[in-house]
Amino acid sequence: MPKRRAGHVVLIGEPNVGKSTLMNSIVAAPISIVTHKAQTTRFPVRGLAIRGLTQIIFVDTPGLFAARNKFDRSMLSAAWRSLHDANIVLIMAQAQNKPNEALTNILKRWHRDSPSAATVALVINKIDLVRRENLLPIISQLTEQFDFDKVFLISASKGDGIDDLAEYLAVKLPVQDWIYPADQMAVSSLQTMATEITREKLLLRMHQEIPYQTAVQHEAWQTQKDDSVRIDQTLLVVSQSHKRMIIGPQGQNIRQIGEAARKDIEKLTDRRVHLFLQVKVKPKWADDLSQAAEPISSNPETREQ
Ligand SMILES: Nc1nc2c(ncn2[C@@H]2O[C@H](COP(=O)(O)OP(=O)(O)OP(=O)(O)O)[C@@H](O)[C@H]2O)c(=O)[nH]1
Ligand SMILES: [Mg+2]
Repeated sequence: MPKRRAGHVVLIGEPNVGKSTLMNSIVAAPISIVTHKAQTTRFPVRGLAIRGLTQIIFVDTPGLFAARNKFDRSMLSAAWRSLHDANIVLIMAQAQNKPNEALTNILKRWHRDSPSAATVALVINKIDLVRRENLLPIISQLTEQFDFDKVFLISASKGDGIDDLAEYLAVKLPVQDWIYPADQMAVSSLQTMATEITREKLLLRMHQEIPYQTAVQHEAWQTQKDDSVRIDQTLLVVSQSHKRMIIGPQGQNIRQIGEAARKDIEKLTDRRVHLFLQVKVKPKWADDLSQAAEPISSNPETREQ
């Protein structure tokens, strides 16, 4: 009789190559936030998919980049540490017309540190953006540098090649019982997913360094008598000027961020949501967050919306 399988598939690669998009596409739910900007994902995010008799536990990680501060370093070491759990590692890159230097650097580091004994496959994403014949010499160059178990050419946003990849994962993962209940799709709490949605809207609305220097912290979640939910979140910023810009003229920016986030949180929770955002200056939030195992608590000073 066929047996159940389960295991961890860790997605790793440069920022912005489409790791979160791929996970969401196979899980068929927006588990990890996606934007057009690099360094969207800040901590490993798990998404669960069932394929036949296999439970695939995806671990989406922050993109690998040159760290500039302690918070970056804690993000990167979390990405690299996720590899310890891996049964399969998908090294992901995006299709490009020239040799992929960033990927070569990741492979060099891999040879030096051997971070995982898991099966490693190469996934080249965004093939919708280049001509396939331009890709083939680059792929043969990469396969000379590393002994990948398999190479996949996909378009995560268009769905091309996703089925083959999911099938490969389903038959490769080890025979064992499922680790999570069959109907579970995410491992993060609703609270964390809701703060991530707000951070996504912040990344989309605010430019340059501001969204990168802002954290969204969960404060409270209260079910109301009419079954709607009141959610309070704090945006931690590093300066008064960031606070002013996030709030915007007559509160316009924060209102739009809040509106857009509320709509997505309503879809996530399938309830009416009242979202209250406040902005608080906390210049060293990154130091606190990179040390804290649990989200830090806060003492709200001002309420902006
Ligand atoms: N054209 C095209 N764009 C894609 C594809 N997959 C993802 N994208 C886009 O690429 C951008 C980055 O996608 P993400 O999934 O956030 O990338 P990521 O690797 O998770 O990025 P980080 O979290 O910053 O490491 C988004 O604008 C996606 O819509 C694809 O197959 N084709
Ligand atoms: Mg991501």
